[in-house]
This record gives sequence, structure tokens and C-alpha cells, in this order.
Amino acid sequence: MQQAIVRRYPHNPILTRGDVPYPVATVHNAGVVKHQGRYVMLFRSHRRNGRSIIGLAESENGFSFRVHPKPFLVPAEEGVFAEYEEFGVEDVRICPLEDEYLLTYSAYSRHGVRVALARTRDFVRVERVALITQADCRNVVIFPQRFNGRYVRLDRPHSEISPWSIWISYSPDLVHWGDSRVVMKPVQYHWDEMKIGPGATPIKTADGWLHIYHGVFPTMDGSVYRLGVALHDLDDPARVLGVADEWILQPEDPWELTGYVHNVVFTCGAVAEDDGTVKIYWGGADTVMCVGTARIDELVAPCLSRSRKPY
Ligand code: M1P
Repeated sequence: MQQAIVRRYPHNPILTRGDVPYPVATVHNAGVVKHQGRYVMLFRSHRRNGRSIIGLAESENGFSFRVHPKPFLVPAEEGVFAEYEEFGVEDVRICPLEDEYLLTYSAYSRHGVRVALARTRDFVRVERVALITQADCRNVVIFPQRFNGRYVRLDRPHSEISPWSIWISYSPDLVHWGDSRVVMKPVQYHWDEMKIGPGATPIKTADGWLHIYHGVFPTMDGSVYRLGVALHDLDDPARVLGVADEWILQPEDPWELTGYVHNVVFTCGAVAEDDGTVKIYWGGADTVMCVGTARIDELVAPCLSRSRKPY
């Protein structure tokens, strides 16, 4: 049998609600980054009212995490953020850029879902910066470098004419975003035909920016969430060099097949290591956190050799 590109950690799941010292129903969809030699994970949990908050866990080795006694980010109680975070905060991505970490997360409210930006230097103090999309946009990942002085992000607006595709946008100041263009769309009768969305913060490789994204296929038994890879040009990330035709990870373990939402692997974070591997973190069935490792060159190769059209 062909060896899997992503090797699951044998002791998955690495984090469950039983590890959290405050009441939550789930632990999933975490952004992860290495900060001062330690792995910091910002994970999402449903509270028992169905609305989500963000918790923090730390690890020496990227596999065994210890959860902080208090949540890291809960819906704001005053100002403009309170109005747009009323229904919860979800699915944080962490982007190390210059001397701080940029956090992008989904803000849910009666007005819809949009994306908020916050910043931290130490994962102790966190400052909300701005709401950076209108409604019906989720899954924003910021590139960890500027291009010609501008910040660049992948985002995922939704419309009936062009459902759930990946776009690119630019900003001079992290607050005002524009010059938006579509870069990738779902492909008909393909594993990602229903929806796609940015996943982990892109990783710089010699061949291009490696982006691990999620794709969704509708079945008579509900939707299946899988992970795929795309490669963006190093100097012009709006140019997609290739999108691997096959998924790199699909729900297979029992805690990915059944849970709060069945048949889901969903990533918000991956950590590139010095030895050419990457730790990919994913939520299983919107219920637990899992990790696996892959060689970066083995993720890049299928983007270039067995590519499907970006759209
Ligand atoms: O339940 C699976 C996922 O569904 C949504 O994903 P998408 O961004 O594709 O719409 C989100 O609610 C996500 O958090 C969840 O894991």
C-alpha cells in the first residue's frame, strides 16, 4: 500500500474536552505556532450554549499540550467587537509577522460571520485591531511577510454565483483591505466541489508558498471535509503555481468520522520544522484536536506534478 503523505501521530487525539479545566463541549480547529521554542495552540471550544470561545494550550514537543486555566479569547463585551462577536469567536489562525503575532478569527453575530484581527506579542496580552471583512467571509490567513510593503491575505467570501472560493486581498495597514481577486475555486465532481477555504498560515518553501486548505464534498450522508495543498508564487502569491489533484488527508480515525459534526478534518495551523517536516494540526469531527507530520517536499511535489486547475 502507498504510504500516506500525512503520518498521523499514533496517540491522537492530542487534546479533548477532558483536558480543559473549564466547562466546554469540544476542542478543535486550532491555530498553532512556535513561540520562544514552545508550541502555542489557540483552540476553539463550543461552550455548552453552542457558542464558541478560544482557549490556549502549550507544549514542549508539539504533541503533548497543557491547557491554561482560563480561556484566551471570549466574545467582547463592549464596543464594536461586542456587537459582531455576540454569537462567538471561532477558528483562529496565527501569523508570525515582524515582531508580533497576528490573529484572525471568525466573529459570529446576528449580522452574519465576518473576520476579526487581533495582535499579541506574548500570548498573555491580546489587543483587538479591527473587523477586517464584511459578512459572509470566513477563514482568513495572512502571509507571514509583506509583499512590496503590503500585507497579503487569503480569504473566503461566499456568494450564490461563486460559492465558497479562495480570494486574495491586500492591505497597507492591516485594517483596510482591497485589490481582491479570486485565486482558487471548487472543482465540479472533485473532492472539493462544494466548498474550499484557506487553512493554515502559508509556509515559505524554495518552490513557493505552501498552503494547506480544506475542501468539502457533498454526499447523501452529509458533507465530507478533507485537506488539500496548493502552491503560490513566492513573489506574487496571487499566482497559483499548482493545486494537488488529490487530497492529503481525509477523515479515517473514529474521532474524525463521528463527533459534533461527522466526517471532518479541518486545519487552522501547521508548524514547519528545521528538518524539512511540518506538523499539521487538525480538528477531528469538530470535537477533538489531532496532529500528523509530513515532509514539506512531499506536499509541494503533487502541487507541481499532478495539479488540477486552480479554477
Ligand atoms: O463543521 C465543519 C466546519 O464547517 C465550517 O467550515 P467552512 O469554513 O468550510 O464553512 C466551519 O463551521 C468550521 O469551523 C467547521 O469545522
